[in-house]
Order: sequence, then C-alpha cells, then structure tokens
Amino acid sequence: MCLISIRAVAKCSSGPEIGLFYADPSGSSTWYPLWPSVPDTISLPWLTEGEIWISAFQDYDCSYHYQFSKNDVLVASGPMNHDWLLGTINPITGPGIYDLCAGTEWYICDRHWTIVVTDASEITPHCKLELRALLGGAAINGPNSTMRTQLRLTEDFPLTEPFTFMGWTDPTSGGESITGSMLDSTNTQPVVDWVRVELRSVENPNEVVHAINGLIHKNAVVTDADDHGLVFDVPPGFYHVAVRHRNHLPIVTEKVLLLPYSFYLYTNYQSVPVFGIDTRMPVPGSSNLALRPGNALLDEGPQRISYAGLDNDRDAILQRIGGIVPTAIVSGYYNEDLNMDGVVKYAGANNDRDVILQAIGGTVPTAVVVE
Ligand SMILES: [Ca+2]
Ligand SMILES: [Ca+2]
Repeated sequence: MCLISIRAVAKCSSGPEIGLFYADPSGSSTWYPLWPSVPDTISLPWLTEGEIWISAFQDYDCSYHYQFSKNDVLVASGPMNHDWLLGTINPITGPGIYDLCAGTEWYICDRHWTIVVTDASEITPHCKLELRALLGGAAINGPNSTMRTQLRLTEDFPLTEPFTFMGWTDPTSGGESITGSMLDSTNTQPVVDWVRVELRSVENPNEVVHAINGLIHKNAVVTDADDHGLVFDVPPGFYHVAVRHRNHLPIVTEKVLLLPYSFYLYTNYQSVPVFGIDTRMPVPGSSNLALRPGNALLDEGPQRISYAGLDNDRDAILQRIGGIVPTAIVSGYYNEDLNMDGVVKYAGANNDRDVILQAIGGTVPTAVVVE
C-alpha cells in the first residue's frame, strides 16, 4: 500500500514550511520540501492502491492554526499539532481539489496550498517531471550552483543527441535534435550539454521504462530537446529517476518518485538520496551535490573514475592532446574535456587532469571511484 501525506511545519523562527511525505510501494518513505521553493499548487494522481492524507505540525513555541477544505467545503480546522510524529487533519478521500491554509490565528490565512488530486485513470499516460541537476565538471563554485556554458560554442557541439552514437541505445529514445539557435548566447539560460533522463522500474532500478535525451541548462534545469519540460510516455505511478552524462558518473534515485510530479525534483539536494554514496560530490562553497565528474574514458560495465592503473581516465586526456607534449591543447567537443570549457588540457591553469584528482579524493592517486 502506498501512503501519501502533506506535512506542514510551522517554525516560528523561520516561518512555516510544507512538504510532501509519502510511503511508497518499495516500503520506504520520502520527505520532499515544497515551500518556499515551489509553487503553491501541487498536483497528484489518485492511485487506486494508495491512500493520501494531510498532516500539520509545528514547533512548541508556535501558535499556528490550519483550515482544510475539499472542493471549497471546510472539513477541518484547529491549532496545528505540536507533535512531529503525526498531526492528521483529514484524510484525502479521493479525487478533488483540496486547500490547506496556515495562519497565526484561526481566521487568518497567511499561506495556503492547493492540492489537486486527479483520478489516475483520467490522466493521459504522459507524466511530466520537472528536474534540476548539476554536472560537477561544469559547476561553478559558490552557493548559487550554476554551470559554465562555453561548451555549446564549440564548432562541433552535436545538434543531435550524442548517446546513440556512443552505443547507449534505448528503444524509447534516440535521435532527438536541436537547431543551432538553441545554442545562441541570447538564451537566458544557456545550454550546458546533453543529458539522458530515464524512468526506471519500481521492481528493478536497472530496468529503463522510458528515456528522454534532453538538455541541461546553466540554472540546472533539464528540458527536452525542444526546450520544454520533460514529459514521459508512461502511466501515473512510482518510478526511480536516473540522470546520465558522457563524462560523469550516473545517478539513480534510491527512492521512487510519484509521477506526474508538478514540482521540481532536485537531484543536487541531499534530501533526494541516490544509489551509491560516491556518484555525487559537493560543489565547493555550496551545500549542493553534483554528478561526479572525471569519467573521460567510458568503461565496460559499471563506470569508474581512476587516475592510475589499467584503463585510467588520465591517459585518455593525454592521448587526446597527442600523447607526447603535455602542454598541448585541443579544442572541441570531447569526452576528455572534463571541466566542460571546450578545451582539452593536461597541464596548466584549468586543466582537465585535476578534475580526476579531485573526483577521486585529491590525495591518493591510486584511488578509484565506482558508480
Ligand atoms: Ca572511466
Ligand atoms: Ca577542459
């Protein structure tokens, strides 16, 4: 059985919070903060095997009240529970439009959230996913978590997704393409690179249900090749989400996600755990996590990042620049361009070799990181 609840928390020092909390078919539960970073309207499918309910919480030094209604009819109100465990206001009893408001008095609505619950059978089998992620090689240090975008200006930046050519074939995707204007500098959120986003099966996180080859932008937002949101050709339900890139370790969410999902999934946040503790790494000066860079040489089987030994990623850089003169430079769209600035460099400022050293820990050159 899958259990879903909306949890509202009033922290008197920082204002109220609200989030989605649910137990999923894999037997685990996930907390996704909704406020203040997401819109006030949340859309959820009503799954026949599921239950949804609303809960409200607050700290002991707070005095927030709530009002909860279904289809404009007030069904519950009162002071928020002071118990973090569970403060059930009223179960969501089926499809409808639910409204939760929170205020410092029972008659005041300082904030409110609308939860639109739709019968899954009435939703066309197209599930939207709003996704943000960071590529560690392109990530700019500091709290803002943006990425450099020079790579798109290389002459050979592919206008068709590069993954099929690499052998990452998949029956549900392939051949997505863009026009050159997508790479213009006038784009307010310029393209960083191509990424592949995959929905994986609840029962088997290795099984791809549907994939899209899309674009990751400077502000971490992932879109399809037409610069629109990601829409997967699948029925509403629970899925693992995977993000893959040419020269980063892939990530797969450890918990399943309920789709359609009307608010952003931030795979760069620690609140969204992924399989494998090493597949992400912190962006210096930020609390965000990025896909781990440094995979210049793609591996047979699980992807690994290594600086020394057989099939290491460092030698791939050296070979790309000619294999003899370590100060040589090659410009273009290459897997060995680990910091994604459009140039492959082995030595000197902003070289790509250092990206591998940092990705394996920075001290022991024989260390290896595996997805
Ligand atoms: Ca490798
Ligand atoms: Ca580079």
